[in-house]
Amino acid sequence: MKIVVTGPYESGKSAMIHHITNGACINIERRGTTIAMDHGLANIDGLNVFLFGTPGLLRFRTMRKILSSGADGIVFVVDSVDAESDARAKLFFREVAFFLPGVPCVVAANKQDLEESRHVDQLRNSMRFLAGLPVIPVSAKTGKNVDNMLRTLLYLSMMQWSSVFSKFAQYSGAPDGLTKLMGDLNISREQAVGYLRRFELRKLLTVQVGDEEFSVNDSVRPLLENPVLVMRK
Ligand SMILES: Nc1nc2c(ncn2[C@@H]2O[C@H](COP(=O)(O)OP(=O)(O)O)[C@@H](O)[C@H]2O)c(=O)[nH]1
Ligand SMILES: [Mg+2]
Repeated sequence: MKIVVTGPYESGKSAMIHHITNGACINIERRGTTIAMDHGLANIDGLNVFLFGTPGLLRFRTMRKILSSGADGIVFVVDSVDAESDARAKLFFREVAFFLPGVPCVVAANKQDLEESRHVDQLRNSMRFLAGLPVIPVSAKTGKNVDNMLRTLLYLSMMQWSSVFSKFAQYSGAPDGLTKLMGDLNISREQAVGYLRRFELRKLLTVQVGDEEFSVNDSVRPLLENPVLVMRK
């Protein structure tokens, strides 16, 4: 899955990706500030999670637009300590809603390891745009709750694709898998091939030459059949 980690400057996006990937990530930065992106890969129960951290300065909007393209989920990181960043968070949130309408999003209320961090209720009061979104208190520094937060997002993202994913699992290895997919989901060949390509890129499955047949990777099959499994850890 492709997950974008976004939010205002200094909220802890780079630290979050660093923690999730155990340090196996790259950060394109200048004097400690991300200017292009963070990138890293994590494996959650066999699911490949491609993480893209965005630059937090407002002027790098074009880069954020490029990185956002095709995202399956959004981690929106806010600073639980610095109330001055709330206004910037609001601007960023508007941008996210514009670039990625309808894409599942969880809010990571970061820096909860610090004594002066605000509670989720206080954050919701100060940032009204958070209404309706899951807000999860985390610390990218200690790692507390980060895994739960990510699993919640993966669950929401997979649920959006659940009808497609269950068909992937059902027709994996079938000689006429593509045709079955088109029939059951009532979609065109072009659209079905589009889905296969999208999730081949995310390493959920492999498409055979000619596109007629596909096979899902054994390690993710249980999750495709039953996304809620990702929450049971
Ligand atoms: N105490 C604490 N500091 C954090 C946490 N996450 C990030 N930081 C610090 O906040 C600053 C900004 O973090 P960074 O990941 O560069 O933020 P970014 O600009 O959003 O990528 C750095 O000094 C980090 O060490 C956290 O969970 N707790
Ligand atoms: Mg950064």
